[in-house]
Amino acid sequence: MDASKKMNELSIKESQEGADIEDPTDDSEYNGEEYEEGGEEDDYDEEEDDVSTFSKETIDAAIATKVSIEQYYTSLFKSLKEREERRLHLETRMEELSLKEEQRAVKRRELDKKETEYIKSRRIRLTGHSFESIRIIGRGAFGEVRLVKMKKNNKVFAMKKLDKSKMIEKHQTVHVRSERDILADNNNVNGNNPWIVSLYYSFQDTNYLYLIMEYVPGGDMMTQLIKYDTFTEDATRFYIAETVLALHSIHKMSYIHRDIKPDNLLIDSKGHIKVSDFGLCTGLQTNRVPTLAEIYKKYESDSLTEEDKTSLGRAARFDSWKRQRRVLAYSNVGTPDYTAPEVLMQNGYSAECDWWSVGVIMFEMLVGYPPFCSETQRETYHKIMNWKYTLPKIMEEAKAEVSLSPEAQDLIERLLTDSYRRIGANGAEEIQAHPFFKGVNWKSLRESTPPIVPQLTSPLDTSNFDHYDEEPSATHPEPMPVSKSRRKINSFDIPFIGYTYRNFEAMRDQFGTVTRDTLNQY
Ligand code: ISQ
Repeated sequence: MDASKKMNELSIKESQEGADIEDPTDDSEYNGEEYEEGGEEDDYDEEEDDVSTFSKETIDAAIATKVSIEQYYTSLFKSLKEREERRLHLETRMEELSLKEEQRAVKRRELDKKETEYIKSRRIRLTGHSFESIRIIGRGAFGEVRLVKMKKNNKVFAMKKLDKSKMIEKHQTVHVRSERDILADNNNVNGNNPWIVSLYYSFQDTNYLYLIMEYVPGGDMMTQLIKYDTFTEDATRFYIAETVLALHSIHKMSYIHRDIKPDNLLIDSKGHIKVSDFGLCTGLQTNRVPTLAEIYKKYESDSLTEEDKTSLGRAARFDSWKRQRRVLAYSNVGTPDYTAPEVLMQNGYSAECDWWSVGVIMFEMLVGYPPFCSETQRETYHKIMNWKYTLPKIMEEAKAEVSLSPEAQDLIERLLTDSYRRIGANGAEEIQAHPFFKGVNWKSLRESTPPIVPQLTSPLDTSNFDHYDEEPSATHPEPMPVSKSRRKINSFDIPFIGYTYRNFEAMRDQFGTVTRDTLNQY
């Protein structure tokens, strides 16, 4: 067969709604994006063909297919490894508990059953229509978050729906992928991390990516800060201590958040922190390093006014900050207020950049606005970049406005400093040992009573979230109905290949069978 024709034929089956390819009749373990295996690939001699004779479409299709195949095997090997780890975990646990051989046999059978159900569940196609929408609870530059119910079992979830074309346009696809990856990694065999919002499923259709996550009903820290203006030192100690543990757990998974801000700290039903938003809807990161001119342009939403140049008093600063806050949260550009200077510079940063953000949040909790906030984003950016000169004055003004204990002030100043000498640069333990946290029982923090406990009336209570109107017209037309025809993969699909995910632990909800919890209950 002619090579170019053959490459054009490298296609994927069109799914119910487009690009996410799951064929429930396929009995291979992999249920993500399928590729059609040509029968004559062996005849194809790459060396003999001149690539320049292929059309762009053909080359795109070939690249997409290559990525698809790589993803297929990566996903396959990962899932085999995880399966092996689950088996090992069970064996170790049974050994520790000195179970009798008959009991072990029962547990092994239970795990085998769950593994089979998991494989089956990976073939069940999920689409946006598998969920009933209750209400929109968040909106960002790339999509929205809704409270939803899974139609087949009435389970409640938070569904994040992201617009693929907007993400491609703004170079955010890498970050979307990393969000899906960290959330999926969090559900590994060692038990899920309570500091991170759990991911149950991810899938996609032609236009959107979907993350189906646990619903965290207490709202976010930004809303609490708008409501209360400031927190006491005790309340601040609690929330900052929980944020430190949450970030430490993320760093231990080899991830850096880079976009920690009050908007991304959710409050669970008991009042404890859970981190969300690993993909950054509004962050600074792009796939390439921007020039300084571009950074300036990004924050040049309006020109400097005379007012910017003079220092605003507390009341004016407070006012201005509150006015802008929600608008910024959902804007395209986002706020640079919480971002470490080395991240703004984009010339190399590491996990300690998250500790800078913690310093900014701590200041905001105690003083009422973040230290570098200004009338314009450009001014904020300047203040952060020149923190060595701006921060001493900011701290002096803050101390004149509110009472700050010496320990609180010291911790803020040790967090808002050069990355190499920042507290936490040698591990979170450094921060935990700071005198501000004297008396904190780090081991049982998540079991203690938080300063604010949400008052919830039902599992569907959304009173801690803002009200958002439904948009009258969708950006994209409704996806095509089910079709068995094939659609060629193209370059648009590449960043999203392999997005599909099923959480092994979700089996408990679907099938009511054995889980790690039952293994650990002895
Ligand atoms: C879960 N529950 C409530 C809000 C959320 C926002 C983003 C991600 C997950 C969420």
